[in-house]
Amino acid sequence: MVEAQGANEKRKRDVLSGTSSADRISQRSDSGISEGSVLSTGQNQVGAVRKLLVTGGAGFIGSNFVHMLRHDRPDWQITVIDKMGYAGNKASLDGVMKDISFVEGDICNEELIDGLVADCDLVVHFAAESHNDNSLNNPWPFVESNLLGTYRILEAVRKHSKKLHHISTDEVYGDLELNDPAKFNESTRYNPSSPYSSTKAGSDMLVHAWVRSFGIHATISNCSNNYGPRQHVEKFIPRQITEVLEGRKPKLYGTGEQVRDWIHVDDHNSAVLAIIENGQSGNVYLIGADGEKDNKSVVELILKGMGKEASDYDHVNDRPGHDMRYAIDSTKLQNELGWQPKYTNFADGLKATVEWYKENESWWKPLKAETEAKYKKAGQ
Ligand code: NAD
Ligand code: TDX
Repeated sequence: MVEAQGANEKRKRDVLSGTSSADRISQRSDSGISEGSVLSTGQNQVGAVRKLLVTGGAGFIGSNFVHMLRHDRPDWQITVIDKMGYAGNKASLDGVMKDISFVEGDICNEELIDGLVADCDLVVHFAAESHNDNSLNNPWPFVESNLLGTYRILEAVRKHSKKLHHISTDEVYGDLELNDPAKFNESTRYNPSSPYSSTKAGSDMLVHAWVRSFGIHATISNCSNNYGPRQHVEKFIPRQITEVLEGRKPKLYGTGEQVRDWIHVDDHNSAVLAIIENGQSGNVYLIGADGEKDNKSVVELILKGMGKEASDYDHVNDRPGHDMRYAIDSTKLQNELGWQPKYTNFADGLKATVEWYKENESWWKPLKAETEAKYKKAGQ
């Protein structure tokens, strides 16, 4: 189903009927992958780009990206495509919907994607199935959206000679030992663990192949765990905050010793903006803000910040194949693009996030009961 909303109505009608102008000259490049971090040599991603297609823009990170762009780049034209599955939420685009074009549709729909890509300069590709626990229950939607969906985007980008920024995750690198000083960097070997991370790894590989084989302009970023406003209550931090708000205890998987490298969603998105404006086509950038914390400490911090006893949580069934630790070395991003995170104090960022969930009960309440019912079945 396609829904037209907001600005740029004519543009959208043209796109959907396939009558918009499209550059059909494919770009070729002889360059290939010479190092782990470099897909090919090329020029900056954006140049004169001002028309963005944001896939998955009604999800957590994509919607925050759209809010950031409306504020920081108000002259850019934005079209969002989102299939509005369980993770898509139009309320996440409240306040910006009138300034963008919104298309409800699936990135696996070849015809729809062809028209939308033809009418933009750059695709910022957030759309994916994103939750590890769901991928363990039913991997198929992950194969479909993350692999087939990315294939459709790549083919349209190739056909119309458009640019692509592909959003990926640090989970493609597998996990690290708890007390290992090592961190992931752009040369780390791929070693994904779950159906989620393996389909994300596969989507990255497709992008690499399309750059080398067809010379498309693309960048990839692999970011660590995000937190902040508008994150679905299935994810760790919002789940625990909303459990406390509903008068229940947080739920820690297994021992809670696992470590995640937390970054505020606005810092992830400012890095994405830096990459699409100043990154070199063909490059991979790792995004992280040195935010390593074990899960138990995060739960304790949430509890204390919400006026509860730090020990007032439950241990529940562990996640099968649970990755132990992620950690990002973002030196390349910082040195080459001058990017710096703004949320350097995790406790402050977490406090602001707790406040957002307190103030936006109407956003998360409709999602909560169904999410908890799923967890209950799994003993989590
Ligand atoms: P999310 O689940 O909140 O949002 C994903 C959005 O994509 C949803 O709105 C969903 O409806 C949409 N979508 C899924 N399949 C689609 C399809 N076939 N067609 C159209 N829309 C579709 O996830 P998120 O946390 O915002 O993650 C966004 C991206 O960032 C993903 O690619 C994810 O792998 C990546 N990432 C996430 C994190 C994190 O901590 N959340 C960290 C690193 C990378
Ligand atoms: O209730 C919970 N209790 C718990 O202890 C939940 C939901 C999770 N956990 C643990 C599992 C993980 O060790 O907390 C940690 C974080 O869990 P998630 O929020 O599910 O994130 P993770 O599996 O680390 O993946 C996230 O970061 C990388 C995103 O969901 C991915 O999309 C992203 O690629």
